[in-house]
This record gives sequence, structure tokens and C-alpha cells, in this order.
Amino acid sequence: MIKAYGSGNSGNCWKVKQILELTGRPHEWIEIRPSQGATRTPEFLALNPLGQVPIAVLAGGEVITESNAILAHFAEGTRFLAAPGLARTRVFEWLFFEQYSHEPYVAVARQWIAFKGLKEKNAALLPEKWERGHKALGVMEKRLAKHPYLVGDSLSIADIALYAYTHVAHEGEFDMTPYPGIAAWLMRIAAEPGVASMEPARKA
Ligand SMILES: N[C@@H](CCC(=O)N[C@@H](CS)C(=O)NCC(=O)O)C(=O)O
Repeated sequence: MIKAYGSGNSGNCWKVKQILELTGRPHEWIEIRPSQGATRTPEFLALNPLGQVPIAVLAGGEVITESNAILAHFAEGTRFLAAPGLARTRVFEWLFFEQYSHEPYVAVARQWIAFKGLKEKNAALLPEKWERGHKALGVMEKRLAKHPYLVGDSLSIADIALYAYTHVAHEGEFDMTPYPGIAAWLMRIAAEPGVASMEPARKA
């Protein structure tokens, strides 16, 4: 049985839960709270030396780290990831975009504001998070104003990866009114059979 370690209110972890559910893979979910030191124990560091969730442990004991690598692994051979070729490359473009140009701003602003209550401590750094986060949201809007999904005309792991933190961007005080295409896409993804919402952020 696959074991997935993650926090229910983390977008990166939500991605893993979603792909396991959407592809109908039996799994054991092990709730791990980094804020409680659970990713710093010797046992957890033996699984992921970076001390981060999510991770997936396959039935044979192999560990997969990095949420988007886990998405790609479990989406292989399913309708959520195109066969090798340009369509798959388009999916990977969005996965790398998510990790480098979106998550470090949209997710971190949320973490500081809604999760850990660190808004005051990070007041000087937040404007850059908002500016760069809006730049990423603008790139998404450009695509989603004209297309129903990020790649092709059906749900893929590109949508799952970017839905994770975009649907809670308001918790990081991002004003989403300039993004009607994103708003329609968020509703479209939420209405997909098997897509669940994430646990609310909690002050850790
Ligand atoms: N690039 C990683 C980021 C994972 C990540 O940032 N995990 C956070 C929770 S969302 C974490 O475990 N933080 C604890 C820490 O870094 O000590 C991924 O996509 O899986």
C-alpha cells in the first residue's frame, strides 16, 4: 500500500492527496505537521533529508519527494498526464512555473498571513511576494481567459498543481478581482468529480 505523508492544510500536500484520490489508488495518509517538528525527527529525515512534506512511499519502500514529481509519477498512464510529446512538455512548463514563479510568492504570502500569523514580522518582504505573485497570476489569467484548462481541453496535473495555492490565494491577501479567467477556472476545477477542497489554514 502507498503511504503518503503530508499536512491537510498544505497546498503541496493537497496535490498528492488529490492525484491519489483521482486515480483511485488505495493509500494510507499520514498526517505530519512541520510546525510541530514532525519533519525533523530522525525517522522522517531518513525518508526525506530535506525535512519536508509531502512525500510518497511506494509499496516497495521507494520514497518520492517533491509534490510535482509525485503528481507526475501517479498520473503516468492516466488522463491527467499526456503521453511523451509536446502536450506533456506543456504540462511540465506549468509544473516548473508553479514551483519557481508561483508557489514561492502565492503560497509563502498565505503562510505568513494565514498560517503562522507572521504578517507583521515579514511586513517589509510581503510587497515583493504580492508583486511577483500577481505576475504569476497574470500569466495564468492570460491563458485561462481564453482556455478552460491550462493544457488542452481537460483536467491535467498542471491544473492540479496550480489550483493548490491559487484557490487559497485570498488567504495571502491577493486581490483576485483582476482575474475573471482564473475565477471561472477555479469553479470549473472545484466542480470536477473527485476534486476536494483543502483544509483551512490554521495558525500553527
Ligand atoms: N518543493 C517542495 C516544497 C515542499 C514544502 O515546502 N513543504 C513544506 C510544507 S508545504 C514543508 O514541509 N515545510 C517544512 C520545512 O521546510 O521545514 C514540494 O513541492 O514538495
